[in-house]
Amino acid sequence: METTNRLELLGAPGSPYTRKMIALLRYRHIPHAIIWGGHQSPPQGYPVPKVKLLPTVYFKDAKGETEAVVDSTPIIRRLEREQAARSVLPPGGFLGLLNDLIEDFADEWLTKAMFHYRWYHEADRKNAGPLLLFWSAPMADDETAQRMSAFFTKRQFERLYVVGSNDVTARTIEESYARFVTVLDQVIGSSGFVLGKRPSSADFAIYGQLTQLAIIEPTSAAVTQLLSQRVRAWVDRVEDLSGAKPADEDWLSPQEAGAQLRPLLSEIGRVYAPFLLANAAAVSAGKADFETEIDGRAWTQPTFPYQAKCLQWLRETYAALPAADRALADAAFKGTGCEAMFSS
Ligand SMILES: N[C@@H](CCC(=O)N[C@@H](CS)C(=O)NCC(=O)O)C(=O)O
Repeated sequence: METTNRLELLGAPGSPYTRKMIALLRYRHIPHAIIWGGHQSPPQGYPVPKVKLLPTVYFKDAKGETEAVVDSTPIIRRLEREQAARSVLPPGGFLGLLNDLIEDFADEWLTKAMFHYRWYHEADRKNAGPLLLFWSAPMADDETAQRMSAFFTKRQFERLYVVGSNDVTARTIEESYARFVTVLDQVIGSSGFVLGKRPSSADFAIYGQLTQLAIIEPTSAAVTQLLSQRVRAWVDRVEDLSGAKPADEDWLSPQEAGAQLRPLLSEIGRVYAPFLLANAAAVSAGKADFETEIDGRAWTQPTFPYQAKCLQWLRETYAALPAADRALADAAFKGTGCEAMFSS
């Protein structure tokens, strides 16, 4: 186990949230060490997290004990409390809510496109199976490699329904991804990052999913290249922003953000808001799965309790806003579809 004050992280190159965290740690100059691997063969002598997710970050507590922590969003906020410099959280309630909402959209909706494009189309499945194996076992012999990548491919293909990917929703997911790339192209073109000339946690969440969608999965990588080489190039830059010199004035003003991010908020309001609301209603009704309509097409999937919490956390952040910030939020969300998430 690491003896210096380096933060240790267990993760995989094919895990979008792992990539999100690594790029963020580089940007924030937080000393870290990456253990490539997974929970099927966890590192010896390390505590096992309650929920076996990647990345798992190993924090040292005051007594020097090691704690295994998962879930990038709260981990990022913990790191902000431990180190103020090079913050990835924008100032002020309204910009803070926008950042939380867009980070959540990337972590919970864009990741549907990532999982769909990895396992739905045969060409992508054939590409991902061996990669998943060699990302965690680079020295596997060919026979093991074939057997294990076939096992992974079958398991993940059979789990597509968990994110709602099927023959009906495929078009909804793929058209949303294409619109998102076009909107992100405009955002990057006008300010470099989502909330200004410096990155926020929303950028690292988007980047994490794009490290797979824009590069690894052949079908979505071709779509990304066709629609925006600017977005493709941006992924390579965000890989390591340790040399960036962020300044306080680099954040957009609330007015600029509200105007500039309207197309992105409209995409979130078009697909993610109806999904979150239907999922939350099904969770509170104790249903095992639900059917709703997204973008004019049927959407069916098992209920996802964690995403009901995501909606609740966003609503709590909105409710806690000072009146002036809430007025800015209401004005920015009006007509985008996002207002439905915050109306009681
Ligand atoms: N909300 C979590 C999501 C983490 C997550 O779902 N990680 C995936 C890998 S990308 C995982 O560990 N999945 C468990 C599995 O596939 O069994 C975060 O932001 O860190």
